[in-house]
Amino acid sequence: VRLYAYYRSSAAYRVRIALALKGLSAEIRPVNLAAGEQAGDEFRGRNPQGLVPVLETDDGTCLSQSVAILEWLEETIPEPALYPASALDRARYRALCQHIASDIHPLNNLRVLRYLGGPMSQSKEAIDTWYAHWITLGFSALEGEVAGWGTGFSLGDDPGMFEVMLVPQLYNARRFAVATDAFPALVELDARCATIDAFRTAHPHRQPDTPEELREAS
Ligand SMILES: N[C@@H](CCC(=O)N[C@@H](CS)C(=O)NCC(=O)O)C(=O)O
Repeated sequence: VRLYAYYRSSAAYRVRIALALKGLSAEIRPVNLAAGEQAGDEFRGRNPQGLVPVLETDDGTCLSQSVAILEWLEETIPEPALYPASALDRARYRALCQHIASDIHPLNNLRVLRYLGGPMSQSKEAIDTWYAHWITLGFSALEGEVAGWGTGFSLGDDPGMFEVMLVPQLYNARRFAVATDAFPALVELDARCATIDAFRTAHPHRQPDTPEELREAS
């Protein structure tokens, strides 16, 4: 499979982590979002929405929307499972994932920030306040739940889709200098994930298109 991605796109970062947890290696095809490559005809042929990630299967089928891609991975490669076993547990677990995928991330996407700074004439300071607000609100709702997991992961001994969503969102928060001191359980869970190979190899600073000044050794 091929993954159309940008090194610091958090939606693409999710898919890289899940691919690695499932033991699948993908050829990474960088799409430079800063240079606007997502808006070009070539990329829009793969995803008319003009957003990464796109996962292209070996028969050339293009899948978009990170959560749809993650669900497809889970259905086609069931082991290791990235959701809990029972339907009720899965529903509760998906709700936690949706905190991030539906209620935090879309408000802080590049095109939203650009719209605030462009047509809405907002200052950088106002945009940074917007960014921090939605992350802080979302993380506050998750902190208590995650604190209840102690020193484990969302699936007990193993990470699952929740960590697939959380780790990229925390990377984003740090990139925009959002204070995370009020969320020790989230920060510690992120640190535990950082010791796992799948999370290490998926990190934005270890990608083919990572700028030299950010690059970390694999
Ligand atoms: N809901 C989509 C969001 C995808 C998305 O927002 N991708 C961002 C990068 S994280 C993007 O391509 N942004 C390009 C732009 O805003 O122009 C998903 O989960 O795949």
